[in-house]
Amino acid sequence: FSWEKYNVKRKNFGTIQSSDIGFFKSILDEKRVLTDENDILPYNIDWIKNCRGQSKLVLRPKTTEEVSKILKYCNDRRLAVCPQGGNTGLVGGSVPVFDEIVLSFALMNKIISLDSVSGSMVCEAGCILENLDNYVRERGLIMPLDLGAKGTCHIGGNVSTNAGGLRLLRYGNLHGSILGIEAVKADGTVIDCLKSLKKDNTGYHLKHLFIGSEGTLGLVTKVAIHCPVLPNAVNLGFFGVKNFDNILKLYKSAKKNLGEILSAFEMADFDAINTTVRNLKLPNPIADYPFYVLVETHGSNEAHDSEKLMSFLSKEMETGLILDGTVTSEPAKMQTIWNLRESIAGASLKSGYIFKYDVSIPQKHYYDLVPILKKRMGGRAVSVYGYGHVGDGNIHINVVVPEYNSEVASLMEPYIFEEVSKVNGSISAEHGIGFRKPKYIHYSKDQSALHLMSDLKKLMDPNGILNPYKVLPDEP
Ligand code: FAD
Ligand code: 2HG
Ligand code: ZN
Repeated sequence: FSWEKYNVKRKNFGTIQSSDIGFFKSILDEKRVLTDENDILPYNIDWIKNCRGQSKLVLRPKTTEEVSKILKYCNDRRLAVCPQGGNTGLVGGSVPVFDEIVLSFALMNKIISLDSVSGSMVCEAGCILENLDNYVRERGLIMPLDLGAKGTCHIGGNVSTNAGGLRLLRYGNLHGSILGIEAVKADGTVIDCLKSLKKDNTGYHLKHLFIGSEGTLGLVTKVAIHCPVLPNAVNLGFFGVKNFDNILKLYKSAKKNLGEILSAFEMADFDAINTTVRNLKLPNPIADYPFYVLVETHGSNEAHDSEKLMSFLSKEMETGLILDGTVTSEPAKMQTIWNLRESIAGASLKSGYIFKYDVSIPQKHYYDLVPILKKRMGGRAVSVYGYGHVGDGNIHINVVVPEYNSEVASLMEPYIFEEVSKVNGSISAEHGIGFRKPKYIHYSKDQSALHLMSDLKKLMDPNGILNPYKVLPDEP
């Protein structure tokens, strides 16, 4: 179990009594209070099966009022709570560590309003990202974020992790797109910052406290989000590239030559694509190359955009930056390519245990760590590969081993974080700190900032009941 691996001690929280269950059944109907071990099991295990909690109770509220009553009660009784959205988080933040009560947002999934002129949508936290995207697409808009987990993750989980994803390059991060938030504090107080305005400088911008705080400062119950316009023209290129330096050159060229229509610039090395093709039996539309690049455009004129991308391809094939490639605007073909890219995250799940690293690195050093870690692992790893949002300077390094092994863990950590810190990178670019990384947070955050985080936590959640053992280090 994870808590053995990380040597964490249960904090002095209350333990659940039958009177507590009775109270929860009195405010939620019985079917929304889960106590059966089999029903609870999936809520205790994270997506990559790195972490497993011991919760005995899952609550499934339907309204903000119910969340508020649950938290007030838990706060009075000092019962710890682990908020859970789609449970696709990759840092162990979404599952309990010991016997925390899981508060699942799955039933808070109503869309409340959509203003098709401004593009602002208001919805409950448990809406699944892909459902929201389908809904707004029918009305000429898209969601400002997209990620491989879209069919499962919740918008509340996205906000709480400040999820990045595949088109951050174009549409920015959630601190820019989230217009308003309704959240519940640990003591049950409902904080209403649910404005739908583009501009609102009335005092402190409190919504930002909840964006990316991974459920440690409050529970997000509703969000107002800005949805960009559905592009008329979408084009996708998938290219083979000789070496990483050429990827950077290609990126500069893409920014210059595709300019305002560039919507994604992603990379993957041979082992990332090859593992995905082999393990998941997915087609690769081009031959084998040391590196792959995916370039997407979102624009308003199909003829103009496809001409632009095609001439980018032919020019860069002439210069040799692209060895071979394909460009398409056919939805089914684009889907095949995106599916290959989005499936990398889960491709090695059946090969063993995955150490996942999600780091920001200045682009000139972006890929340096992959060969270094490969060498460091020697024959211990099934594979070590790198891929990610190269346009945003965010690489994902996956180290796959047959099973968890503390010797391997100590070879990797803290080494990788020290290396990232040396080049002024971030030890977590987009997945968060969760349960896996609080003891490494200091590699990317100054003591002064960690003290302020700790002060904020004490102010917002004095009893520490919200997602304990996560994000904040034991002693800043
Ligand atoms: P969960 O995993 O359930 O929870 C995540 C964290 O938020 C936990 O700490 C949890 O306690 C807290 N939380 C959840 N809901 C609430 C709430 N309503 N209020 C307060 N706290 C809450 N991430 C990226 O950034 N970019 C990617 O490209 C990306 N791609 C992915 C691809 C795959 C295939 C997978 C499996 C994951 C990927 N992720 C990515 C990681 C993950 O999907 C995101 O972190 C996502 O935002 C988590 O949403 P969720 O609803 O599953 O949240
Ligand atoms: C992605 O970009 C996700 O595919 C997942 O952020 C990365 O699993 C990973 O390492
Ligand atoms: Zn990612």
